[in-house]
Amino acid sequence: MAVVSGLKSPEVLVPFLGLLYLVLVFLYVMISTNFAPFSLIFVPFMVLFLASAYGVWRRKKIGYVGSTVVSGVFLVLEGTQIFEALGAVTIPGEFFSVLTAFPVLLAIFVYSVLGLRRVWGKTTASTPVRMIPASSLVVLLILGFIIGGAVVGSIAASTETRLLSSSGGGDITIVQGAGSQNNPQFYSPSSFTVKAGTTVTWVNHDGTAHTVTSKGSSLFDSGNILTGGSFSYTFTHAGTYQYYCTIHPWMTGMVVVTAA
Ligand SMILES: [Cu+2]
Repeated sequence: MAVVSGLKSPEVLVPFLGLLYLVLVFLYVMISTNFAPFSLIFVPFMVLFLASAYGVWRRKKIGYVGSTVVSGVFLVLEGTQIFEALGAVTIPGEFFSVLTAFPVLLAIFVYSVLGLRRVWGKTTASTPVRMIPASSLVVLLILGFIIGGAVVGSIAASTETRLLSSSGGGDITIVQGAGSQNNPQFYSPSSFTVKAGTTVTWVNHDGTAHTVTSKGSSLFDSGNILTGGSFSYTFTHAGTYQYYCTIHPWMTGMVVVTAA
């Protein structure tokens, strides 16, 4: 009886299901980006999340310690890098996963702390067991959605501002949604003709980072061009120069350089 009620308690179910959900979100991002190099940073986290979920399910101290630490660290990071990284990925369902990540993390963290206190107190049998009512969980999730929505909204707004402030100036535009394979266009124009000695400038008008990298040679490589950022290269010799994006290899374009 004690075991059954233990398995059903929210201190087990909330962190366990929450961690599994986030692992699925990571997996979704990885698959959606065709396992792009940057998405592989999720792999160690996925292992950590799965290990914590297993530990929580078995009601192990170490499981709750892991669950508390990973959710706590992610909550802190999410306002800054993780949110930016996830939010920068142009994939279908991106908004939903970013929006849900925050309340889920918050719920995992709170219930992990509670579970940790409970598991820790297991040796002292007299410790009274306090359960949180289900209504508190609902309030917690709603609160998380509001905070998550505000963060996503402000990131979207700042991205918009950066996009607007960087409008114009470039010869070739990296168009919005270029990271998605289904986008009709990536670099606009996809073929650009100049005379030798001309400096060509690419401007990134997409919400995610891209690169401009020469194909089959190491002639030029922009590195990550962030939203609103630009990259310039001067073509000195006539020829046809194919280039692509190392993050999204399906993004290709070319510059045709004619004799001066
Ligand atoms: Cu790209």
